[in-house]
Amino acid sequence: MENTSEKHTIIGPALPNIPWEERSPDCRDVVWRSSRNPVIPRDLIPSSNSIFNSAVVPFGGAFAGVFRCDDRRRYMQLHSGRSEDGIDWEIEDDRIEWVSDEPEIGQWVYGYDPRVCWIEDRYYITWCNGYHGPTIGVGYTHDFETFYQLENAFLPYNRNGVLFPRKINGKFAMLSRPSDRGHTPWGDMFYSESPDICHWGHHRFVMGTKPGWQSTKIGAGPTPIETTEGWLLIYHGVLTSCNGFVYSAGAALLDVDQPWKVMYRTAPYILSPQELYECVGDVPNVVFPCAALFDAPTGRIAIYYGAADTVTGLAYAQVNELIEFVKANSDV
Ligand code: BMA
Repeated sequence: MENTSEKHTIIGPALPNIPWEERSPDCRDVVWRSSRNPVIPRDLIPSSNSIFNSAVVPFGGAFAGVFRCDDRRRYMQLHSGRSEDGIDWEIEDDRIEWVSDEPEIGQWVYGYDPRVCWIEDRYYITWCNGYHGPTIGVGYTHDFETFYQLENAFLPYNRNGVLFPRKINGKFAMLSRPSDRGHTPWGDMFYSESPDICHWGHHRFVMGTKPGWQSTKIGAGPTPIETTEGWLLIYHGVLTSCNGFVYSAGAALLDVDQPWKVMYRTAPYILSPQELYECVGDVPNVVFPCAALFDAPTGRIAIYYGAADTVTGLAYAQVNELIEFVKANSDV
């Protein structure tokens, strides 16, 4: 199939150096894996037990990101990293030390599953932040060297806080998934907005579970991508098998001005744990997307996902094909 789009479906900038590999002729999937997977091994830095569920963005003609590095004490830490090509990464040995005006909030407990999102003039980071249980931590950086921590967005317990890449109706907008203290056996996705990224309200239900791969709980994945067809959201869904949770990924199209309105949503998954590095690791059978790069002129999308809570994988999609797939296989 053709890998360039004639019309620009993605509303956003060009990224000519996006990591990219064509789909191999014997692959019929709408999302296909990098031949170099896993692109980030578990032990890239001396202290790490595993590097997975991590977020990357274009930065200064190259790439930067915030990485979930569980250390060899098995403490969940966030580290910053840089890459020239989005594939070979240099990750800082030491975890991010957040600058905070509020000692109560800035006291580090744990952090995991970061997302990074450019809005207006800076890179915002959201993550699952330990504060009397998991909640949504918020911070920002201009340079991936100094990181500032803001107020947590919500009360505990919440996970999978994902910002939209621009204000919607004049407000910051975020998806999240209210949770519990443990390995939450339920979970729907909600939308909230804020005038100042500190005070959040106008909470709206977005979507809940569906039979099959997304029957236990769901959560937003990468920063949504704005397209002429609505917000393209890649998300994860969980099935409870006799052997435990299985994490797969699907996609949805949300209304551009009222993103809590789901227009289309995939009944089948678009990526599920099938390769060995996705099926075997510290937590088997997990694919967990946290970031997606895109190049608007070609419609290329590069999805970064955690695999088996151990390593980081990269997968590709072409926006028009993916949108066509979402529409043709939708069950809202
Ligand atoms: C979720 C989060 C993710 C993890 C997943 C599978 O609750 O903790 O970080 O990838 O479980 O273990």
